Amino acid sequence: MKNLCLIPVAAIALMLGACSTSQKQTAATDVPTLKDAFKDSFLIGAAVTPACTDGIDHAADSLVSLHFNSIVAENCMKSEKINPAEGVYDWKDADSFVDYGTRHGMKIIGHTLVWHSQLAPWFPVDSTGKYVTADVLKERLRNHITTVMTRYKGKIHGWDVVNEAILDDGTYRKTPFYDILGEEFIPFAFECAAAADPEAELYLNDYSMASPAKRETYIRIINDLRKRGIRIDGIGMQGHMGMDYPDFDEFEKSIVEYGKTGVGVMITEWDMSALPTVNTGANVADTAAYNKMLNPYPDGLPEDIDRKWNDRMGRMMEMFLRHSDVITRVTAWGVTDGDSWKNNWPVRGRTEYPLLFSRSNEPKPFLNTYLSK
Ligand code: 9MR
Repeated sequence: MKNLCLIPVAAIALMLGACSTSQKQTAATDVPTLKDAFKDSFLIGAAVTPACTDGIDHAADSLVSLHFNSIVAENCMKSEKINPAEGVYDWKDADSFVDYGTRHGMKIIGHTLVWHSQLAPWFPVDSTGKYVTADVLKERLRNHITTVMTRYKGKIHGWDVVNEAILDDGTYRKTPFYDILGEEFIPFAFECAAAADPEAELYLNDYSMASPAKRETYIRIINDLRKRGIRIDGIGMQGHMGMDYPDFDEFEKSIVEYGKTGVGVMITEWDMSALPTVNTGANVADTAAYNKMLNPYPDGLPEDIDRKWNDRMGRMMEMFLRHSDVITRVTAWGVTDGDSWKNNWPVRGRTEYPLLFSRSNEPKPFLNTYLSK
């Protein structure tokens, strides 16, 4: 049987060519969607690739346009891609991403303006490879933030202004931004962003947000920004999870505590690895056995693991719903299992099962509860 979730609304209308107009409309809107299921709770989003927004990946395109009301750029807005050399901008994929979201009436999220990883190599250094001065880095940050945000002014709903600035122990990550500007790089980036697009929401975004030390630091940063009159609208809790992390109670505590600061809380980058956490130090002499251990389920998840994975995802979703008073958006980091970054991290070439839709484009069982309501 054909998977209805994969068939674009227009195609369904075509298939029903013999029906009256009102019958066609009823059939199309009858397909249960995630965006309908969560419409009273929060936005539901997905990270997308150029293959999706250019319509090359038909499966992703169909699922995203049917089920999601928000999209975020998985890679195409990162500085190494969008601003590869000083004064040089590559807008191709970012334009296509924004056009796609606009065409589908989605809330578009820009990711990300200031991040140490996938940072354009020229950004923090001079022609001899030495760090630039604080003034030069500020100028470069202001130019980058202003140029990128201005291009999409009025089209982008919110920006991950600063990504992954804090370590799990609550101290600042030692990045070029921190090394050159100290803690001030965060307020500075938010000031530039607020000036560039007064309407766009501005966010901090990071992983391991269940860590109490990290939580404390981010709450301090949010409160400091607000005390100084610098706008911040939300905090993104990346949801990269596994079968044995995060601690659900601590994760929930973070949702509540962030919510109390008054900014919006977003679950960003949600995915849950179904594979065992990798122990690269394992002493396995036999290569075949080692590969089997690293990539244990190339042909599908065993039933018990599949059940456990769905149970954990369902419990997480219930947690998000319990806190829909403060959670404004839940975004998956990809669409189907086949296109997840987790297939290549922390080990290349594994068969992972972390996303909301399977390799054959079916919604995962834990979503049935919501799709059948
Ligand atoms: O999913 C992204 C992957 O395709 C890239 O190769 C990788 C490079 O660092 O970045 C991935 O996305 C990251 C996101 O931008 C920030 N949080 C962690 C995500 C997973 O690494």
